[in-house]
Amino acid sequence: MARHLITSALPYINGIKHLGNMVGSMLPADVYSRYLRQRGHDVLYICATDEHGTPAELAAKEQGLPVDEFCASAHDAQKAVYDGFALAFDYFGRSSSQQNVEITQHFARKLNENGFIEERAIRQVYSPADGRFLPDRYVEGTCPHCGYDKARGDQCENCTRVLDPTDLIEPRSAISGSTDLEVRETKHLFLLQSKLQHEVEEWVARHEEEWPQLAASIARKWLNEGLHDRAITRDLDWGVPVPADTWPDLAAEGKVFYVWFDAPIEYIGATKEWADQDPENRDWKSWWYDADDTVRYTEFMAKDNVPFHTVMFPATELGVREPWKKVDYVKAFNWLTYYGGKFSTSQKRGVFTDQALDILPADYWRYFLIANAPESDDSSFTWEHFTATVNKDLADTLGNFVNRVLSFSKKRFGEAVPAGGEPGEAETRLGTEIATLLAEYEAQMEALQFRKAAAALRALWSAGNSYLEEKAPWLEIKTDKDGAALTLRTAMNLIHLYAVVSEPFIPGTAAAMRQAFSLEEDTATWITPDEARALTTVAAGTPFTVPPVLFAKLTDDDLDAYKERFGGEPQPA
Ligand code: B3M
Ligand code: ZN
Repeated sequence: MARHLITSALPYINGIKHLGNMVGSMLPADVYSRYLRQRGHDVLYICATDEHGTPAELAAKEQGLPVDEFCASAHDAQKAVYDGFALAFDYFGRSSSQQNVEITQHFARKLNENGFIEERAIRQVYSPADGRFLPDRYVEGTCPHCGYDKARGDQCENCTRVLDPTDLIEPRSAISGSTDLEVRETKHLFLLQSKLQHEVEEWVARHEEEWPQLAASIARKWLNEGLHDRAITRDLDWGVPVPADTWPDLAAEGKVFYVWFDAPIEYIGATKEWADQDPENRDWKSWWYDADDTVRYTEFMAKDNVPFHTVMFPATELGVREPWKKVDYVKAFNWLTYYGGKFSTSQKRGVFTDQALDILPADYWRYFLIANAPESDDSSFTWEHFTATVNKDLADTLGNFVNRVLSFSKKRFGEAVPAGGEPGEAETRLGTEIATLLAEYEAQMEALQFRKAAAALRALWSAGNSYLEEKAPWLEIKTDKDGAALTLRTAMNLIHLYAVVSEPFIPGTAAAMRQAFSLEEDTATWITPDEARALTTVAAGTPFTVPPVLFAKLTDDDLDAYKERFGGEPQPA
């Protein structure tokens, strides 16, 4: 048994996330956590909403709410969707928590003591009409590179170039629209990442071989470009305040830390939020402090977040000069596209997580998304692919198998698992095949290769179908009642095995399958390949019920309706 700390990138607070966000962070983290828990490991899966920064303030303003109220309700709205997706976080926190404020300020003080923070005067856009400096997205204007006239102060959405607000041509305030802007000098804290370059390089070198290629190559690219000193404070009303004991002047001006400074620290903050709910029994520090020999830490994220997690946050942790746990394994994902194009909130393209749950239960989405996770490359969501996968894998291969076996057995043998004779050659062959496929499934899960794990799971389900076709108990029963009973008992053991090992992918359905059998203990405790080989975990005589249809087949009318509602035109290349 090992201790596994797992985090997924913190979803930004400003709106409900789309399926692409889900598949690249929280969902695979949940699948992996569930698997490790079933294997008996001590798992802590932590996530939170990322609540600071200009997008939060702007979204609150759009809704006419104070930013703290906006964040509180947006957090609850996101949490409700994640509950709907059956994400089994140990804790889902908020980066605006007091715990995060304290730990972030502690990190900043330590970095300062160790000579990695410097106060510097910079020139920044100031708006007299708004009475404030305008950081990042608070300034809009024309992009100096491509001429796009709605470029934001931090980035041009059109040509994706990273910008500084002072780069914009004809800048205007995103708050008031005022073009009466001036550039004033103001002080900010800079994190001297350049001084940490060497240490980060050494640290990455010790880990990158184990990381997936995607994560390692992005880390390398950033290191090769060189670590630059970065401003880690902003002029915003909402954020972690710069502590007055260390920087009285900046604190008096109301400066707060930049969102990317406090967001990763919230992984630790949220763990403390979790522990503070039950301090007698939960020890947050044992997961994070001096934990190199006892905890394995795995992070999940989409590729755009990799530089922050493989280079910048480790630089911060190293500079603090205290033994904070750093990531062991970075699982990074490419993009899920919608018909080859971008999911886009503004153009209403793609499927958002709340809409997805409106249409179908979580397990349909969980299975499809993980089976097609953008691991080695981008992958494309289409309704055609989705409906075909649901129908073939979930409705036909798994759902139909379960219902067919249980209904037929109930009709011919009543509501208990029939006894039948001793296993024969077909059962031995099946047992060997199942043990091999299960070992393959375990190996892919251990390697965090989710598409391949899904393929192995699907192969397990298929093996049951082949066995059933081969034995054809509906014919067998005419000549060999005992033989038919053996076939059905074996098939029911497969159902129970599927119920246990499918749990990480489709937890709702897996529970329904397990509960079909009145076992003394309903447990999802793992069944090893060797135990599975015998196919005898459910004994003859065990009462069972036939569950309602597990997965509905999706029709051509459904497909048309989805495409109509969400748009399904391929993107021009
Ligand atoms: N909130 C993800 C994003 O908005 C960002 C992740 C933070 S992880 C510490 O792109
Ligand atoms: Zn541009």
